[in-house]
Amino acid sequence: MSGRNSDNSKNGAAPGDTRDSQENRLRIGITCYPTVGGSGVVATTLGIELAQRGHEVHFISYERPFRLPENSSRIHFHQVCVNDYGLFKYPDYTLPLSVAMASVSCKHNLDILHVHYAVPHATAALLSRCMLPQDKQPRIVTTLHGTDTTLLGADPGYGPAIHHALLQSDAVTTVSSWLKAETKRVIGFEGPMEVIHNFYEPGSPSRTREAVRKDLGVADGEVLLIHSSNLRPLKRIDLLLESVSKIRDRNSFKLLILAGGDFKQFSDDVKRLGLKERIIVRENVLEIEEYLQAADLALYTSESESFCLSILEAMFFGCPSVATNVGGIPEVVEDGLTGLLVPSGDSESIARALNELIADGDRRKRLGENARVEANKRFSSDAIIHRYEELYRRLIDEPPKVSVGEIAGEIVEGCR
Ligand code: GMT
Repeated sequence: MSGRNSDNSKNGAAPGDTRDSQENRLRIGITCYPTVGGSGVVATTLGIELAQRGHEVHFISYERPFRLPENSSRIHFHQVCVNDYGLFKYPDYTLPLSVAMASVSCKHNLDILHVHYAVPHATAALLSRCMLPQDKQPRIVTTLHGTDTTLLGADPGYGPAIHHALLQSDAVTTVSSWLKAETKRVIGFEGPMEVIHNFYEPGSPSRTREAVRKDLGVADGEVLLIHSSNLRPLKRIDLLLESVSKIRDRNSFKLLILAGGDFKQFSDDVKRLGLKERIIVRENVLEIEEYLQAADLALYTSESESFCLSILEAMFFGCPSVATNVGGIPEVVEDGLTGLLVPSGDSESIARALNELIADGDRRKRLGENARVEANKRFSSDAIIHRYEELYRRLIDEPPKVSVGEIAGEIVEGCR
């Protein structure tokens, strides 16, 4: 292994490890939101893929990420305990997270601390570094995912703290070129940022496409549209429902919504638009592959999106999409090749695109096949993970961007 922390006695060799694999192994801490959401999914899959490539991965978060396997010898989970003190009106997570990061870094000799979503993870990472002696400080990589720039970056209560955290990180990555440009524009951050697109590694569905469609009540000849999201306002579910209500032939489709939030808030819209018989909702689904393989066309009407991982997940199952031409979506969907891009906020155009692809099954399948090929070529784990590995190794070989020196170091228990 390259870099400062070359004490192999602590690296918990897994069965089958050779001296070579131990020497190449990096020790990587990952912090992300553990709940359903694109940034957590990307961070979790990254950790799993890194472990499969022989690295030792330590997740640090308030809960075990929902897709993290229990039984991998190279993946470890460290829970951050948050106490609710009566004095605090708002419970604090940043400080206990920073202490946990420092303690895991120290105990496991982390080379890299990779935080996903800047708030509060990047700030906690900087703080943890300040608590450690120089030779125990991991390099900090911050990956921006979307609203940490577009929403929080524009908030005067957060923007300067995010800017500071980016300046002090050893490396900053963004999940699209669009997000990189937005980070410059919104936060004013002028430092280097590497664009590393999101990726996906599809699991195998445990039921057949036919079985899932039957279970959902999709009739032969009906086109199954799919939408999967947390239903937050920027996903524009109101626009999605309105567009679907304008599909010419009401009996030609069903719309499956995989809801990472409460869909009841849209019940009135569904009734008003006469869509009750057309919509199937499944909440908090973990086995999304089952449904992705059963779908014919994905639909995304967001008003802002740095990447839209859900589109990519569908692409891997040969499912093309109709999506709004916003943010990083055009980096994922090539208009006319892997889907159709439509102007933001325009239900007429969205319905027109849906009508076209519902009516023309051959074209839909062609776009779907292209989507599958492009997804595998550009956004598979093999296409992306090595970019992170190269970045980590480069950082370890370079001097740290910021060094706090020996001002602390005795603070974290057992660190000396
Ligand atoms: O930024 C958010 O709102 C949350 C974040 C998440 O955790 O789901 O979503 C962002 O990160 C995803 C993974 O990189 C991207 O696919 C989403 O496009 C992005 N969301 C937005 O930009 C709104």
